[in-house]
Amino acid sequence: MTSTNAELFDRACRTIPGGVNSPVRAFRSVGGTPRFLKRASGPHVWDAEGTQYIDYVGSWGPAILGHAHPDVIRAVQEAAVDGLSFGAPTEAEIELAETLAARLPSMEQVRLVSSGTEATMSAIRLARGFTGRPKLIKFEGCYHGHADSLLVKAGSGLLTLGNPNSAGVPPEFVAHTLVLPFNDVEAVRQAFAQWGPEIACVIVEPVAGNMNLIQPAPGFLQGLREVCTEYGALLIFDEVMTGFRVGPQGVQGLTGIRPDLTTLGKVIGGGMPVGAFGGRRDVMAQIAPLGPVYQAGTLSGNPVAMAAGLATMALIGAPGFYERLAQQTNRLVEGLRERAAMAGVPFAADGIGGMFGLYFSETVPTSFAEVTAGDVGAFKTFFQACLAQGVYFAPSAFEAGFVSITHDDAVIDRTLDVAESAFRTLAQSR
Ligand code: HOZ
Repeated sequence: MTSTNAELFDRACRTIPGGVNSPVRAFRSVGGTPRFLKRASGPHVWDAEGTQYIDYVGSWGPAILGHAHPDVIRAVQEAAVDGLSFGAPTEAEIELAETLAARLPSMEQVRLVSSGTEATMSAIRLARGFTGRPKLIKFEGCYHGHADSLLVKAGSGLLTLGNPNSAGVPPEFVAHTLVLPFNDVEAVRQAFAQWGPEIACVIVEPVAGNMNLIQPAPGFLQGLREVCTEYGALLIFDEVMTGFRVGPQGVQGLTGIRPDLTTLGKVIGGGMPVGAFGGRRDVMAQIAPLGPVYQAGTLSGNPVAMAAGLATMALIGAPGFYERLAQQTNRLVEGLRERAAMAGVPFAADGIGGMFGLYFSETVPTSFAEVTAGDVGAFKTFFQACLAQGVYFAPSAFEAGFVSITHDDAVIDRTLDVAESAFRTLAQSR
């Protein structure tokens, strides 16, 4: 007999804290029962009760080709037959490293890992080891995984819980982390003026995707590049979300700004657990076994994950892929703006490549302070109304949304019909 979502949630809560393995999935900030997903195909997911949804979470980014693309599934099946994990080098990992290096010119060398958290944690250790300096700058609302030194007013799941810090992180562990406002290059200059010789790196989501979607203001990323170069600090672009999502070369390709190190995840694994960090050859030469900065992982370069990543990278390299993806994102974003305006709901939306943001505010926010000033209650009402009609947006007002290449006109138009009714419900509830 089929279990309902509610039954599964009750059962999960007995053995899994909060019933989930990642906090935002618990629906705490939107209320209601989390959907337990059973299968997915293209732009759709199905829950345990057999209900179909148009999915705008896309596994939080990786599902750029839509779910379960046949070529990716085939690659995984073929690789699995030959063994699941060796803990030894393989040719496939060289191929993925070469593909990443060829597509991102800033990545002269690459180390593959198993998650975005691992990638950013390792990149920061490397930056500290290379420069011999202790401090790092991060930005309010940017999320770089859950390593201790980064859990300082971090976004994403933490924001969702309404708790800006994490218990269990001793203050000494974050004593070298400076948290500055996103899009405020002047604050960065001031920090460098005060602590310049101690700052190892600046890490930034060049388009923030973990406090909803927030784009960099003109000159912000360039300003970071200049100040890092001036003080000999490393600039790290955390492109775990944006890499191969906003365009064929991530934000660095769109802006022409070359970071010293880049972190990747999500799309490069095509749905399997993969991360990567890489950049300047002289910096990467400090990683063990070449240098003194330790980093390792049993599942790094895992053959099944490499197969999924390589198949995905091949497909997204097709001519016109990103133009089509951006076109579909725009159709959604513009359509949502129109429908909200028709219902008289204060609303803004933004999109870049295959990512978008929905904001229950008059204007598109440019910082953590602005995004958290939005109307979370309105988001909840909208979210629930959409979910009830088969459209699954991220269950938090502080997450970006993701469009895949399989979100065709019919899927987007169906979404807009649902959104129109959700905006009306919202307007009536006021
Ligand atoms: N907070 C993560 C995305 N920004 C959620 C990951 C997950 O729950 O899978």
